[in-house]
Amino acid sequence: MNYIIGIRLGRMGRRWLPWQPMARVFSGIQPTGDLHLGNLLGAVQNWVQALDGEDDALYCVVDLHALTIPKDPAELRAKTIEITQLLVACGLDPQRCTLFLQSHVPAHAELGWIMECTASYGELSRMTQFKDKRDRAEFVSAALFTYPALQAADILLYDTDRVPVGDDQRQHLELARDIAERFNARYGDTFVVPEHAIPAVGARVMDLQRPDSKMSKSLDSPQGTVLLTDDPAAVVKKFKRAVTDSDGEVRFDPATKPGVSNLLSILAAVSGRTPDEVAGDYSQYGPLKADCGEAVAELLGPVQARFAELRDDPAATHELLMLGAEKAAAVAGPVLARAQRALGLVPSLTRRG
Ligand code: AQP
Repeated sequence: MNYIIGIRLGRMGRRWLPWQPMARVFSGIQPTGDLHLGNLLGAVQNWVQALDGEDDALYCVVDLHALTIPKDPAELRAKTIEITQLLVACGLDPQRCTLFLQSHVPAHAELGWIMECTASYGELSRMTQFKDKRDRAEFVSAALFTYPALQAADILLYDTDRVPVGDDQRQHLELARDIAERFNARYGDTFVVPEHAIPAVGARVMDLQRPDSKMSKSLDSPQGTVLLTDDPAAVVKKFKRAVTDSDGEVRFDPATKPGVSNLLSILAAVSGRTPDEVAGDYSQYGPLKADCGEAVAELLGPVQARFAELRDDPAATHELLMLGAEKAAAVAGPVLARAQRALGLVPSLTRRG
């Protein structure tokens, strides 16, 4: 929700407005590995689309979240810059949105603690991503358990109306909403309760070799993961080798035909159709795989060209991140101060807001 003629309207108040006020959009991505097709179709493509409307969009590389699993510092630094450049290359024009690093805005960590005090142990224990990651991690940090509270802080800090994410974030988004509602009920109306925006197609892109697992930066599956930096030949080859099934019928049925359905969803998301419409065009797996590979390679071509330019000028990336952090902090500071006041924390003379 944004500010019109200096008055902040609650969600109920909005219903009576004769115009549709500008919405605040926020989302984030971890610098944990190489950006892949799932990130693009499930999230980043929708982030870019939000720039075409009147919305006020903030996008964050959530580097503090990446620390939940120990990382090589040099690699984290390089990946953070690379992901920022890839986001810009995908179309996140820093002139039309606020693009920044989570660690550059200390209010995230400050509100994160408050969110940990508001979320319950039971809620955090039920997070399926925690259970998955705990089972895969060599070292299970306390932060791996509590990071959904930090994620709630990331979102609530910007009076966010809408959070465009992939389907895997549905549970975390519900938690952020529950925490916001609990805080508001305990301490008075403080946070905007956000809605998720999960795309109808492409919300859960599956690994091409293991179509029962989502494509992921942290899953060690080089042939099943299509990277945004893969060259066209590699993309086509990965699709050609995608795991399907032996019954030979092209039909959209994720439960019994996960591999074929994944290909149909990908081609549908890239071509703006539905998976069932795409299925109608094919009677064999081979042509479907070939067309998928070519469509994705074509989609990635301009992204890779722009990325190559941005990579040559790292100073420009640092500059845009500095400006992004300044813009983000200007929004986050007053929201953090509002939450601190509501809690009864005594304002310091130097405190923001
Ligand atoms: N396979 C996917 N299909 C659709 N959307 C996806 N997203 C991630 N994977 C898919 C969406 O991308 C945004 C950034 O999420 P992330 O940084 O958590 O990406 P990741 O690839 O999931 O990274 P990790 O490090 O491998 O994380 P985990 O281990 O949590 O899966 C989000 O909007 C996400 O929904």
